[in-house]
Amino acid sequence: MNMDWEATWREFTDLLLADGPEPALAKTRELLAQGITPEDFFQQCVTPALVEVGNRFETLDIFLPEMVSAAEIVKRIDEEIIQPMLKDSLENRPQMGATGRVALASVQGDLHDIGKNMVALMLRVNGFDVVDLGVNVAPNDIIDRAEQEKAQIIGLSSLLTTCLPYMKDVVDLLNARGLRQKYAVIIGGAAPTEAFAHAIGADNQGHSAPEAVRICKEIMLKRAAV
Ligand code: B1M
Repeated sequence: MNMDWEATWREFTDLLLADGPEPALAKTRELLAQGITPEDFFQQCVTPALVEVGNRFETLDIFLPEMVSAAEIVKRIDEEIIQPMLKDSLENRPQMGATGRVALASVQGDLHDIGKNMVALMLRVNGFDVVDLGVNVAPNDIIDRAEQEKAQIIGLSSLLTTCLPYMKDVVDLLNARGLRQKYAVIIGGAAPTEAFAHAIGADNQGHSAPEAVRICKEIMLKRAAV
C-alpha cells in the first residue's frame, strides 16, 4: 500500500496533542483497518509523531503536561489496540519455540518505557522469552535478575543522555563480576550512539524494535554455532 507517511505522522502528532485520546484512537483503528501492519504503524507513524512532540517540548511550543498526555494516549493505543493485535498474530503462528532469553530494562534514572515495551513485544512475537525488568533499574539489579532468569542477552534502553553512564556501569560490572562472556549486551533508545556502544564495550546497538530483533537473532545464531 502506498502511504504518505510524513503527512500521516504529522496529522497524528496533532491528534496526540488534541483534547482527549479519542481522535488518536479512532485514527489508529482507521489506519489498521486499511491493512497497515501494527509494526509499520508504530515505526512510521507513532515514533516520528512522538519525536515531533519531543521537539516541540524542547522548543517550548508545548510543555510537560502536553508531553505527558501524548505519552498516555500512546500507552492506551499500545495496550488497547497494538498489543492485542500482535498477540493474536503470536497465538495464530506455528509454534517456533523460544529462540533465546532476553533480560530487558530501561536503565537507572530513566522512566521512558514506550520504546522498550515495543522492543519486548516484537521480541516475543519473534519467539524470544523476554524478562521485562521495567524502568529505572539499577545496574547490579539488572545483572542479578539476568542471572536469576538465566538470560543470554541483556537489553538496555535509555532515552536520556544523563542515564548513559548507567549503561556503561552494567558492562563494567559484568566485567568486574567475571560474567561478561556469559551475556551479549545490546543497547538502544534515542540516547546512545553507535560510537558510545563501541566505547563502553556493548555487543551491539539497535535503533528500532525490528533491528533489536534482528540483532538478538544474530547473537543467538552465533552462540549456537560456537
Ligand atoms: Co521525555 N524526553 N522526558 N518523556 N520524552 C525525551 C527522551 C526528550 C528527547 C524530549 C526532548 O527534549 N526532545 C528529552 C531527553 C533529552 C536528552 O536526554 N537528550 C526528554 C526529557 C528531557 C524528559 C524529562 C527530563 C522531562 C522533564 O521532566 N523535564 C522527563 C524525564 C523522566 C525520566 O525518565 N526520569 C521526561 C518524561 C517523559 C514523559 C513521562 C512525559 C514521557 C515518557 C512516558 C513513558 O515512556 N512511559 C516522555 C516522552 C513521551 C518523550 C518523547 C517525546 C518520546 C519518547 C518515546 O516514547 N518515543 C521523547 C522525544 C524523543 O525521543 N525524541 C522524550 C517513541 C518510542 C517508540 O521510541 O523510545 O526511541 P524510542 O524507542 C524506539 C527506539 O529507540 C528503539 O526501539 C524503539 C521502537 O522502535 N529502542 C531500542 C528503544 N529501546 C531499545 C532497546 C534496544 C534496541 C532498540 O535494545 C535493548
